[in-house]
Amino acid sequence: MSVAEDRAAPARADLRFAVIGAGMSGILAAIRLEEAGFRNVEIFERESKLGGTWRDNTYPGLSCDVPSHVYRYRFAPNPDWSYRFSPGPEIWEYLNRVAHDYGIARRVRYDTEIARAEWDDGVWKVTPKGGETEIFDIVITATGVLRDPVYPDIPGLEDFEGPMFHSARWDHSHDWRGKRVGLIGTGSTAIQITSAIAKEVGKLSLFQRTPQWVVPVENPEITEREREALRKDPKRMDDLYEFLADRFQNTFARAVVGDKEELDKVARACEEHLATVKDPELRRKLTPDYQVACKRLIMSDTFYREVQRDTVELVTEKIERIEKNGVRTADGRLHELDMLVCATGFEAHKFMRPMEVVGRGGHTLEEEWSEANRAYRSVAVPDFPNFFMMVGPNSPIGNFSLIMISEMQFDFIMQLVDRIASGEAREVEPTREATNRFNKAIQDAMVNTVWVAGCSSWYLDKNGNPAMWPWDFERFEREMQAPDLKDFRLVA
Ligand code: NA7
Repeated sequence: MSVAEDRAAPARADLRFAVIGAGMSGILAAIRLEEAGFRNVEIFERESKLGGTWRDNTYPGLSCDVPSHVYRYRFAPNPDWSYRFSPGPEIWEYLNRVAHDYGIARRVRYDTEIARAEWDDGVWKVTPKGGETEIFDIVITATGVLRDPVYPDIPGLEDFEGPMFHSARWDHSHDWRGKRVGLIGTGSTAIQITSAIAKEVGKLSLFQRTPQWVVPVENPEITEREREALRKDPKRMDDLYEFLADRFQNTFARAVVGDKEELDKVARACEEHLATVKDPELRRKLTPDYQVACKRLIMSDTFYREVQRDTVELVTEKIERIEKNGVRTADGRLHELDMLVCATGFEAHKFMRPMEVVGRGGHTLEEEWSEANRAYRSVAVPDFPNFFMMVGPNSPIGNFSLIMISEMQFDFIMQLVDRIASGEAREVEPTREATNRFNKAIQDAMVNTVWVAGCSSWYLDKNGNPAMWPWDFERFEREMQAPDLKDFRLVA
């Protein structure tokens, strides 16, 4: 199998790479590096299985809110997707299969969490937790965005006597069917869980702090006949990929960064969808008071139907505390529960941390990012030579295909790696001036985006700035085409 055009082996094929993380983007980086002829690529993974988010999340109803035929590696089309938005386990199997097919899976160093990476004397010294330091020339972090679960800061969480877990740590040893289930949160995750379990629970108490806009998106099955047609004529898959990417880029991707007409269309679709909720009181409770798409837009044409079932209660009273038998709300009521699920999101701004990264002159990434996570075009940081990030700060992560984004970022990184591999430079890093300029432009452009319309969401960092790409997708494609070497410091 081949992912790249034929290329001559790099002059320095012996360069040593540490790829940190074996999720979607780490698998990609490892495959592409090996294809490019590099022989010394170590892949570190803190868990015992690969797959990142698609390994961690196994909750009922899990699917990706990006169509499957565009949520795949460009070099590995998959004719077998079962739905337009295929279930999570299928995505994990896809990643796993690709990693096996390309010989990556067996080479991953599992259960190896990198605690520290230090730039010292022209090399990276990389130290796993409780392990020996190893030397690398180049570090690529592929540590994901939504990785570490956040549990709600509600008094008494530990007092609950039934099963209690985060949505990303679903405990399948407890059957929820016929039980009284409490579900905290109404993000994409909780909406999918509600749609999947409402019919078969004894009772679902859905604790909503903030209502969400929900755009109705159908999720039809891809029939065996359609799959067979894709198998027979793989070009159709490429056409489908282009079609889906194009449609998204010209509609939603524009809506969130200032195209008012497109945003109005999305808003109308959401409002009409909300109007299908029959009970006026329930409809009122489900009505957001902020701009559509300010929070990550929820895609579902089943949630409103399911939340109207007799088995579901939408609880909007503030949660006061959690007790051994259930959740006590501010009106004094105890919502008795058999199990409690926290679909309360992730630490979206940690990137590779708590891993300690020490750059030139002992300067740490923690210091560099003490005010805000800033990078040059999401992939590199000044004073951290030969250090590259997949899906770093300000990557376009809102309802896009993150696989497509990772591939573009990797192509960009690879062009910088080539400078080192060809012997032209030993060290590559962005200049501080270029990085500041880029971040200033981001800040200036952010005022036109929907994410600053006055809602709280995981897109916002601790300063309230969206950690997002504030321009359209074409600009991202353009900026990822080729590095402008004037923005880099190359040391021969
Ligand atoms: P999100 O989108 O971060 O949603 C978390 C939800 O949990 C959201 O509704 C929060 O309400 C709610 N929450 C968080 N803390 C509390 C407390 N303390 N009390 C009550 N409710 C709380 O996470 P998801 O897992 O749903 O989705 C993450 C991404 O995964 C998603 O966007 C896709 O990219 C895939 P809030 O709105 O903050 O009031």
